[in-house]
Amino acid sequence: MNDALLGKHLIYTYDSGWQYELYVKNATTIDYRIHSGPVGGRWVKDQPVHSARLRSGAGTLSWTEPTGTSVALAVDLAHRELHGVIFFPRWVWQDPAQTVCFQNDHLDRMTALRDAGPAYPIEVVDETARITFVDQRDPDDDGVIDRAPGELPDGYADRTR
Ligand code: FER
Repeated sequence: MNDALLGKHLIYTYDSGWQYELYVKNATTIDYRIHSGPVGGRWVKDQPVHSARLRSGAGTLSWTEPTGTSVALAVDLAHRELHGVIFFPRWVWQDPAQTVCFQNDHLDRMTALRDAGPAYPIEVVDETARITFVDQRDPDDDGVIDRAPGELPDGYADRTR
């Protein structure tokens, strides 16, 4: 894993206005929460990830979700810049609300929807984001992402750091 990313808790907003929150729980796991965008309200714990570090200091995080959505992030903490490519299966892009939940409680439904499809054509969404909040947390802290986006105090995602 990219040591620089380990334990990082980030909030970022894509140029499209979609706002996301990510916690790098350990070398192979992320928790995340989606504040706005087509899948706003969705949150996930213990998603396995691949990660790499580039010599520039930037890191990558890549994963495929139980829905079949795949995500590849390039994270440049030094410049507070992130680039994300999200590969949405057709069924998610057609009806994103079906994936808005605490996914861990609905894994069988997510994989059934994934298998029912349609998967194709994949919708590729490629966007740059500004990282507005960075905190360093201990690894394996289940208290960082522990509730739905809608259950957070007012202004939670607007804090800058
Ligand atoms: C991200 C872009 C997309 C991200 C998660 C997703 C936590 C997930 C999208 C989905 O579940 O549909 O930057 O970071």
